[in-house]
Amino acid sequence: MSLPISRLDSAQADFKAKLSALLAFEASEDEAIDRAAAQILADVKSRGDAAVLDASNRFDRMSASSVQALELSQQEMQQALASLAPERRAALETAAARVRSYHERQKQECGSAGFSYTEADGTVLGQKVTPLDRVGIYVPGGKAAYPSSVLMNAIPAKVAGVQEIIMVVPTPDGVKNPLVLAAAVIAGVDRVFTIGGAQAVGALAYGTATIPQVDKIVGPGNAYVAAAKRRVFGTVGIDMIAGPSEILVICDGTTDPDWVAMDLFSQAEHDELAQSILLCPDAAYIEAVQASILKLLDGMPRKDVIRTSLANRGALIKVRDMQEACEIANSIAAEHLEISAENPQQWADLIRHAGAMFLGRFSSEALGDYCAGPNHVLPTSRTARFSSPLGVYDFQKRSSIIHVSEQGAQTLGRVAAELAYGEGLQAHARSAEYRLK
Ligand code: HSO
Ligand code: ZN
Repeated sequence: MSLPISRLDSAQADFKAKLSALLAFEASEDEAIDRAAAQILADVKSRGDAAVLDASNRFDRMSASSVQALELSQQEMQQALASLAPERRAALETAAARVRSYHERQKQECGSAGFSYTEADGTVLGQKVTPLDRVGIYVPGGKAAYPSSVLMNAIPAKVAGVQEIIMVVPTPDGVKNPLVLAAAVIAGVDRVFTIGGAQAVGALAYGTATIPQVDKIVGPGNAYVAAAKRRVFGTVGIDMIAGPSEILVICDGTTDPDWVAMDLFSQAEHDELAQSILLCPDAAYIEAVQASILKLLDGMPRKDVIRTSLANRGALIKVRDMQEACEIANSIAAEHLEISAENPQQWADLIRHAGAMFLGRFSSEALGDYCAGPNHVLPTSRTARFSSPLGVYDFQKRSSIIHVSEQGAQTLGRVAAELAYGEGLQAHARSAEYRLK
């Protein structure tokens, strides 16, 4: 059998070029898809419910007579929850409780109280933090229908204090996923519409007679959904446009190689474009991980996806030492970084860019995907250099507070007027000068 994954060595002269070829990922912005999404959006904007209904009946083979009929009743939602096997339900509830408690901490730490301070002349300046009023959560219906993602998107919104959460989820041929619906109940979603695609994004962005307009749309979707989200940005807020999953493991060679192989598989099984990379200073250990990959691959139900993903975008990389591993990890800025090592904290201290860091050999990335507590919606495709995990702060916004005292207006008025004359803006200058004594 051919090598299922490429092998690199940081000592090779062309290592840098090889690494950047490996990391290169162009989010495909297909023109035909973009045009189709634009057309659907325009139709929803002008015809509202009628357009949503037509598109749902056509693309998802629904047979609804109205958009109202595409909304799930509270009773149906409760039934989905009641239909779960008790262990499933308990696991979902435990995961939700842990995600909630982590995000509550985030709310306290990252500020829900704002701030204010008083200057010597009595002028008060501050910042007020408020939640968004209404948020839409897109949940994919096809192969990537993840109940865990419902929790990860809805819970931080709820913790932030968002008043109303509207979920949209396509149900092709009318087939519903009870686990997704149960997760929505547990997370506190208010209304659920069984619609998807660009028509769902349009309905949330513009509002229709039946579907309320939201202030922000979050959640992953297919290429049409991504194109539609890009287009409605500005009318509403959007979260990031997520790329394929990534895992980067730094290992000092002391973890069971089967564990590391399975951790690499865990993201590779998401899709053919997912990326799984190992950085390790120990050549013999890399051989052992490769042997584990060969041994374990055939037993995996999703072996075809894993094999393609490892062959396309995976790598086992021999590095000089753990220090160098951390430098390379910073340049990769992976979505998930596992530091599977004896004393992980010393290496974590060297990491600046990663969506989420998993420290020590017991912190498998899969635990973070489901129930550790932190969010699993993370920056991909090297965007961890400048962006953060989805969090409570994505559902809050800030307003500045300016309360100038009479005395403060004397000083500020002169400064402002001077600058306003410099900009040729008379009304600005006079408005400031009116307040001068
Ligand atoms: N690893 C994915 C999230 C997920 N995993 C959902 C399993 N279910 C985000 O990169
Ligand atoms: Zn995952």
